[in-house]
Parts: sequence; C-alpha cells; structure tokens
Amino acid sequence: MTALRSRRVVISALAVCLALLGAALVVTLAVLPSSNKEEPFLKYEAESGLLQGTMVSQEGEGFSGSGFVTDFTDEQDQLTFEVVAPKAVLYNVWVSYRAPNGNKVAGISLNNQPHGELVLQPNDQFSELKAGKLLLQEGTNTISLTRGWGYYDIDYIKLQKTKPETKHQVSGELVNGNASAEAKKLMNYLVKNYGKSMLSGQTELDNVSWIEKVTGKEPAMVGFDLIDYSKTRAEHGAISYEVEKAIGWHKQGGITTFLWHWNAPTGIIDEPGKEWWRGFYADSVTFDLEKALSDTESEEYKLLLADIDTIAVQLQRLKDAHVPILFRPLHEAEGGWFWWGAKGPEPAKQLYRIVYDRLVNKHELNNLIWIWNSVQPEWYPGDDVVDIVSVDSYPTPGDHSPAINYFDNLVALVSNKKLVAMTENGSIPDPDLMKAYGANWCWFVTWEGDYLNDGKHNSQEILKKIYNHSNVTTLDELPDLFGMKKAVDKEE
Ligand SMILES: [Ca+2]
Repeated sequence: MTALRSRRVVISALAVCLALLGAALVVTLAVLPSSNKEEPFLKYEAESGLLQGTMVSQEGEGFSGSGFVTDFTDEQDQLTFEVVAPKAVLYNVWVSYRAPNGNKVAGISLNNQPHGELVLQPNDQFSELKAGKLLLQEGTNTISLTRGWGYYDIDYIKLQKTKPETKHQVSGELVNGNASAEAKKLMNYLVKNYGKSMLSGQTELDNVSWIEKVTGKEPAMVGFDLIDYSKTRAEHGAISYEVEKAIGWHKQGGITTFLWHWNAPTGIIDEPGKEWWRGFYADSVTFDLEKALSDTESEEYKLLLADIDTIAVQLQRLKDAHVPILFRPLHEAEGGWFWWGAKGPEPAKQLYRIVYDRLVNKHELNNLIWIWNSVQPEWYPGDDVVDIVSVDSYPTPGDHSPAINYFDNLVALVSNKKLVAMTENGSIPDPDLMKAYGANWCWFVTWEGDYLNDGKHNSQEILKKIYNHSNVTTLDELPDLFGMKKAVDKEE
C-alpha cells in the first residue's frame, strides 16, 4: 500500500548555501522583561531576518516591530534567523504567525538540516504558537522557516531555555477494566520501558528479514492491517492472511499492532481513479459518516455496525490465540483524507466510541489496547476510551529530528498521563537526538516500500545505527512477555 503515502505533501530538502548570499545578517536581539527568575525570552523579528524569495510587508495590523515576512510561494522560499548561543542548550521556540486561509504547514530547518514541520492552525490575527524545541550549538546557529504549504505570514520568533523535564505520570491502567492478562502484561512492559528505550517497529511482516539482513537485528514490533477483511473488499475478492501472520509473529515473541484501512461499508464509487480498493479514501466513496450516524435506524448505520462485527471475528481469532493487540482504528482522522475524518471531529469521535463500545462490551475483545492517532484536542475522543496517543510522522526524507513538537503536543493532550507513540513514520527519529530533546517516543513503526528502503528516507547506515542503538529495543532484547521463548524450548 505504498500509494497510501502519495498524498503526503513532500517538502523537499533544502540544499541552500546561505553563505552564497553574502554576509549573514545578525538580527536584533531583544531581551524581554521576565519575572521570578524565569529564563528570559529572546525575540527575533522576522523583518530583520535573512530573506530568500520572501518579502517584508506592513499590510494589516497587529504585528510586532516594523513588519512581518510574507510571500512564501516558491519551493525555495524561506526566512532565516541567525541566533548566537553562549553554549549548547535546548530552547523552547514560539512563532508568531498569521494564516487566514486555512490550515498551513511550515518547514523548520536548524543549521541547514531539516528539523520537522510546524502545523499552523488558521487565524486572522497574528498569534504565538509553541513551535517545539531546538538544540542550539555553541556559537552561531541558523533557524529557517521553509515554505511547506506556503501562504502564511511570520511576525517573529521567540526562544527561551527549557526547564528540566517533568516526569511522566503514566499509570498504565487500561481503560477496559476487563483487559486480558496478556494485554495488561504488554502495557506494563511498555510503561516500564517508557522514557528509557524506543521499541523498533515495521509494517508488513515480510520486511523483517530485509531489516535483519541490513542491520543484524529484527524489529520488536510489526504493524498489520485489517484492510482486506473489510466487507466491501472481501466482496471484490480480497483475501487476507494478516491474522495468521500476526499469530506467527506473536509466537516468535514479537509485539503486534493493527490498524484498519476501513473500506467504507457502502457508497463505493469504483471507477478509474476511485477504484473499490481505494474505498477508505473520502474522495473515492459517497458514504457520508455524519449522515449515517444521524439515524440509527438507517441502512448506513446498520452497515457500519455490521462492518465492526466482521472485524470482531478476526480480532476474536487473535484473542483465542492470546495475542494482545495495540489497536489503532480510525487512524489519521484529523487529516480528513479518510471517510471517517472527512466530516470533522464530532462524527469521527462518535464512531470511535461506537467501535470501542461494540468491540469491548458486545464482543468482549479484552485483548485490545486502544490507540488514538490525532493530535488536536478537538479530535480527542476522551480519556475513558484511549490507552495510548500517537501520531504518524512523515517529515522531509532524511529528517531524523526527534519530532519534539508532536511529542510535546501529545504529552499535553493527555496531561502527561498516557503513553505517546509514533505509530507510523517515514524517516526514523535519531535516538541520540531523542535523548537530547527528551522526546520519549514509546515506539516507531516505519512504513514499507520507499520509506524503508529507498536509501533516502532511511539510509542503510542510519538503519544500522538505530537498530543497534542502546536506547532502541529490538526483538532479541524483548523480555519473554508471553512465555513464547519457553514454549519454543519445549518444542525443541
Ligand atoms: Ca515583526
């Protein structure tokens, strides 16, 4: 399913040599008043920055200083701040911006290396956004905002030295009071491991041997997909062996996670470009979730429940085999590209709660650990139905920064009381940077195809480094969570 990722907006890596632009401009540094021994804020006006393809404007009002920077329209357009740090220190960063024309994304580069992206919520007036953290080197650093989706205005950035991390307060108690012993055991392990080591993970069981060949190690976790068990795919002849594969993986002692590219229960368009197998994309179906949920007597509503029951049959097979599942239904809802997210947060949250209720209470699938996959607070279905929060991270290929912005936002979303995972990724975060930034991703799961093996998203060199890193857990380093190692000994 590599085509799944083609929708991603790819912000091409910057290979811009700022030195060519002549002597770099050192922007004015203003130390703002502070109180109670707080670290001072360092403020840098955009209009005093180094502009490349962008321009200063004074249009409208509410900006700080003498203007703001706009016109991020061409791919190479950017704004660069030069910041001198007395020593290597981790800073919090805020960006004051205006994006009146809907959701935008800006790229961030630190010292000419891509460093994640910044989601800019729509606003009509300039306002400050917490933009994550940056580990500045001693001496001169460059912080660049690169075009991304463009069409936003930048007023200034603000930096402040970070305070020591507050400890995570994750109890690990599962939301399902009847969770199975296996599920509890897995969760306890994840909680114990949180902040110490990141579990390595990979989609598609078939990729495990390639990873072992390249790195000498196997991932601790494999990601499976319920996609082809969806009724409207099975009706077209789709066949899946994901459950058999997952049971086999479990017997090797590995951890199992499932998502579900849920082909819509009805309303499949099935014409060129909108084929039946694209039936999880909002653009390939007429199925309207909001409408279906509005009438519990409707055919559409009943078909939704029937689909959940179909999936329950597969999850039951995993339950019977004592496989605990890190379960991630309705993924990437806030992206809006799947039908379950296309009608905004309310129907998505409502459907998530229906899926939870039906699988947990009706089907008694107590082997599931529940993962929610959207970051924005308005999309969060509630503490009572979520065990772990997560994001899917597809930065610029080769950007191995720790995605600290996503991490911090997820920690804040759950008041630091639930685990935080990177449930899909392109380029894997560098464990050394994760440590420096305090980005304690519980696990990562690299998507397949180019994301794993094109040498650009993840070079073989970095795969070797990550899979052999002391802060990354691989299959051989997992404890015998499910008594499988003993079972193998017995068979021998
Ligand atoms: Ca300004």
